[in-house]
Amino acid sequence: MSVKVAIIMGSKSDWPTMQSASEILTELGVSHHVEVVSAHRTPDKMFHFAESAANAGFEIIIAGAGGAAHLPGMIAAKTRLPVLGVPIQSQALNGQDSLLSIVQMPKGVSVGTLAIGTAGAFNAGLLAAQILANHDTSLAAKIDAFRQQQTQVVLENPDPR
Ligand code: RP5
Repeated sequence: MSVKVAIIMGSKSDWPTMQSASEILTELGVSHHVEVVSAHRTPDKMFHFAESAANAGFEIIIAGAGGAAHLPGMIAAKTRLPVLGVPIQSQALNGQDSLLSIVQMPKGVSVGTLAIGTAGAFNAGLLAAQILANHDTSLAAKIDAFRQQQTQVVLENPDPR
């Protein structure tokens, strides 16, 4: 079966954040590709990746970037595949720069922007799985079970002390 999800990121330094996307996909049994693709340091590679992504069999691209975070938007400009952008929590501006760079796409080129940092990366993986689950009943059941278990943990621990 082809790998349908690609997780790309602007730098190796983004991996501690982006591995949260990989972890939930692994937990749900969704195989995925992981690769560093930098908009600024490897622009030709970025364009090649985006242009060949659909033919490679990918259905969803998760793209994490920090600072002047152009990667998700530029990937989205070169492919019709859905792109989920994850703003990395940068040191200088705490990820506000990443968030604003990714979220403010001009009309006509869409990037689905998640929260800053590991929560956003995790949710990007979860959202990718949810999209695939529309046509995968086995994956849908796993996601339902994940959500049920999450609910149970909260219900069984109502005392916050
Ligand atoms: C961005 O620049 C990357 O996504 C990363 O978040 C940021 C800093 O990269 P490094 O200098 O740590 O490689 O392109």
